[in-house]
Amino acid sequence: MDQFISDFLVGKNFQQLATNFVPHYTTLVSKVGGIISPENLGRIQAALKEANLKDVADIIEESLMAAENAPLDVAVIGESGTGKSSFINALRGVSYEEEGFAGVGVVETTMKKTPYQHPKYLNVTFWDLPGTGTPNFHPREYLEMVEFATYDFFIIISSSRFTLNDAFLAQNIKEIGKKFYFVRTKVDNDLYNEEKSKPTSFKRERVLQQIRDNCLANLSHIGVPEPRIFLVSNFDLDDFDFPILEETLLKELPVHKRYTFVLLLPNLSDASIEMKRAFLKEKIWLDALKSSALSFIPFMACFDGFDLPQQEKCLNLYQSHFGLDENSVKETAKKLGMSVEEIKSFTKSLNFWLLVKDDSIIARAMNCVECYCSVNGGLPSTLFQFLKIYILHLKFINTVADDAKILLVDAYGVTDVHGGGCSSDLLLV
Ligand SMILES: Nc1nc2c(ncn2[C@@H]2O[C@H](COP(=O)(O)OP(=O)(O)OP(=O)(O)O)[C@@H](O)[C@H]2O)c(=O)[nH]1
Ligand SMILES: [Mg+2]
Repeated sequence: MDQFISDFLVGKNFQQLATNFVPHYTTLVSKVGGIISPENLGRIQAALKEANLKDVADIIEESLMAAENAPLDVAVIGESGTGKSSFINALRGVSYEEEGFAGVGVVETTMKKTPYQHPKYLNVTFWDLPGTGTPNFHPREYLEMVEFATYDFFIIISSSRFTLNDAFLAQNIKEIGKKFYFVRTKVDNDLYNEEKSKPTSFKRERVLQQIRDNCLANLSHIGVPEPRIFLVSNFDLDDFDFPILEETLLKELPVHKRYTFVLLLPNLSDASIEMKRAFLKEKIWLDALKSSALSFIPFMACFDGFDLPQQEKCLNLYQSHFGLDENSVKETAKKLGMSVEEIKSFTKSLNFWLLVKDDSIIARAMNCVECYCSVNGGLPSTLFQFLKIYILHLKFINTVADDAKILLVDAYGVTDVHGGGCSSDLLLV
């Protein structure tokens, strides 16, 4: 059981809890940061100090609501044919001929700004903006035309050298107070061409460094200070700099938008699965802390009962976040040339009953309730149900995330499945 929640339920030493709160929270959150803003962390700490538990619960609730409902609008711009629409399709996990696929082609295809909603996370929209490569390009007019203020950040895409137009655009985006990131696409093509033309001297890392240096020199030359460039292939998002781009965006997004962004990351790398795991675990910890705070307030309804259909729905949601929902498993099975049954044989999260029947969940919940009773007297069955749900949800998240990593190895040959806080932290529950 989480130490802070245990201390909270049994202790009532709120001065001490106020002191421990931020250090404990910091150990829980992902390396890119958490869901609660520094300002709200300070407010929660102050409320704890005064044992104002209603405020503690309210601030957590406010932060969770903001995180879950935050809209995210991403503008993707660059010259025609650089791979903007392909990048958007790859981020949305939509493949050719699927409904909602952004038109891609060898001739100019995107002529006006077009919104593409994420198929799973409906509050996320990618904006495919028209090409910027015309000779009479005026960045300010262009930005006005595409209504720049409505986007959270811009991704400027190039498939060769970044141009003067890209630099003008970056400068203007900066002046209007928005963030931008440079993405250099089609590096798979460059590697292929270099290997074909220089088979004996070809070195992958050297070619990538040359592309990076060239983009950097080009952007610095045209006046972009310290440009950051991410090399990607839209056909192979788990390779090259895409994982670093994900991490950078997460770190730099406003706190309340991080949760929305982390959920939409494709489950293509160890790092993105771990970040999702951390955010989801943080969310249920915050929910548990909120419920614990409310449990001290008389007549406050704070615990839902243990309802099996509701728990199954919750597991299904986590499966969907990690690409283990029914449709995704069918697709993965097809990709691996296996049956769905075979996938079920080496994963654990697809069997709801097996997860729910785990006796150790009851034992751990009982253990905590006994500590509570020894201090507070009585045995509130609602508290027992609440602890059971909290422990079960942690188990759901850890099992689904571990399975996502197993499938990653099988589907993409990624080998580092044991890195970074895997199922072992289940033991800490
Ligand atoms: N090899 C390779 N080809 C890519 C990549 N990204 C896009 N392409 C190809 O490049 C061509 C242009 O891609 P689009 O996504 O249509 O480019 P766009 O920037 O949206 O083009 P416009 O809508 O005309 O401005 C298509 O044939 C894509 O398949 C990539 O990372 N690697
Ligand atoms: Mg396009």
